[in-house]
Amino acid sequence: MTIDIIRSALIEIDIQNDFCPGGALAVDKGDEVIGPINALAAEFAGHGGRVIATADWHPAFHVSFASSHGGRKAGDVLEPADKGGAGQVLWPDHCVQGSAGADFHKALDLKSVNLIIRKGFRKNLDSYSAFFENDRKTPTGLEGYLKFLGIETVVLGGLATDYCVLYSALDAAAIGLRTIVLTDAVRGVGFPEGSVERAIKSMKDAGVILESSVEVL
Ligand code: VGL
Ligand code: ZN
Repeated sequence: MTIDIIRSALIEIDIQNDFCPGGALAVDKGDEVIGPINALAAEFAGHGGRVIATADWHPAFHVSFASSHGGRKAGDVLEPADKGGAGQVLWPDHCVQGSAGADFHKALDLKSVNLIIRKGFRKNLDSYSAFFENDRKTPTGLEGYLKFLGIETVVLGGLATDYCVLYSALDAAAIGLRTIVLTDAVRGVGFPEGSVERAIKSMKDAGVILESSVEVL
């Protein structure tokens, strides 16, 4: 056990059908995160820890969808002159509010989840992080929730290593939380090439602890 569970929260990032095999933005072996996440969630719930699940939750015609920018294809990146701002990677339509693809994977155990944070719900602003949207200043409210409860350590798993897990982990570390990312409970998109390796390096550089779920318990 490396954590004081009473002052810790497990954050389950975007374990939704669209990021799992068969989904619109499927992450290779994305569903493999569910086993270790469920096991850890039960431990947290049974010992006074908090469990939070996030959901990517986009309106139709969201700025991050290639289909919203006629002629663009998934993988293109928006320029400063484009509506939606610089650096926005374009994706296939995914996690549309109320769609089956936006539902949590059916194997994810929601019994122990205390709070669900939906993000990316503004048409012209994406949100990879569970803490701040992609303008890097609009809060989701999660920081306030955790700090009000006196939580000092967050343990992150889910999808995808190189996008929503990465941004959430960097933000968590930046706001002063001890941040652990579960090596056996994350999977990456892997686009552009090398993105998972770069993500792991930047998390380590930011002081994020990478540890397997069995080491945490
Ligand atoms: C994500 C790309 C687009 C993620 C969300 O959950 O990592 N990636 N939207
Ligand atoms: Zn998204």
